[in-house]
Amino acid sequence: MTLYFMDGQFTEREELRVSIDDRGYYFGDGVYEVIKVYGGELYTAEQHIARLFQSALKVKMTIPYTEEQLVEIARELTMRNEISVGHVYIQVTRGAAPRTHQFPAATVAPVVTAYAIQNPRPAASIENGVAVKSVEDIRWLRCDIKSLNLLGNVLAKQEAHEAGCIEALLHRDGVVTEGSSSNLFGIKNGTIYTHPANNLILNGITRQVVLGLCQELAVPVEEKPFTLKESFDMDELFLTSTTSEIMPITSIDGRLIGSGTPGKLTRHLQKVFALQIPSSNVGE
Ligand code: DCS
Repeated sequence: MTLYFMDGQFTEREELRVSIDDRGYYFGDGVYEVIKVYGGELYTAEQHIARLFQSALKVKMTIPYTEEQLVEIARELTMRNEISVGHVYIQVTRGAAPRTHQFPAATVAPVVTAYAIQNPRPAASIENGVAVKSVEDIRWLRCDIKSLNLLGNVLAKQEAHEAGCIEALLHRDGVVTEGSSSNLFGIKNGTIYTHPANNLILNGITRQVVLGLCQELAVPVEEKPFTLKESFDMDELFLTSTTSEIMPITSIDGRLIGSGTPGKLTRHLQKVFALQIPSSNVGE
């Protein structure tokens, strides 16, 4: 029995009905968030919900709840489904209306759906590191919006997957932007580099947590783009996301990064990150 949230109610998954005319289905016309659950508690939920409202604002959509109400819905889904380690998924579409590109009448209500799912931490990849494949970033120019339109990300991830890699390292005009569902960091001579939070990347919540940790630890950071060519020469590379946490990258296109094992500073950041997870009960 899995309880989902839709239109103000908690309902069994099997009983839910979504309209064929939902604009999420026709156009990917909606926004979403993924919030991590550790030890039965939501992690950085307020930041994720705040970003959901920012994404909605950027696509001129109104969410018929307050931020506090959505956090409470995420919490209730976690509790009622007895999730210990996993995540909550929330999406809001512009509602159901006959298919025309322009927005429907203001009377058409946005559709809010959410679920919570048990999902172990990718412990082996976090420990041993992962291989990535470089893929051209062909996405649109508003990657700062966490939109349901993920075809560019899906194609990149599939290309990486078919090459036996866990993630795509996206590059635009020779510059590394981010992963298909993660942010990217490089380390050279003790300085951490990552793409600035502009329209070309999603400003990840985990990215922001890591930047905060670096500040506390007095690790020098430059939010400055680096090239694909430079990425091969980094001492260390890692990716961050809600579900991947801080994940070392040990090779790009089969070429080893550094010694081909997770680097020292990456390891240190992982340790400090783990300490601030709720109840430090990270679970597996
Ligand atoms: N960049 C992109 C394109 C993403 O999709 C994500 C998260 C990130 C960066 C990292 O952001 P967070 O640190 O806030 O998670 N992708 C979510 C997803 O679709 N599944 O898991 C996380």
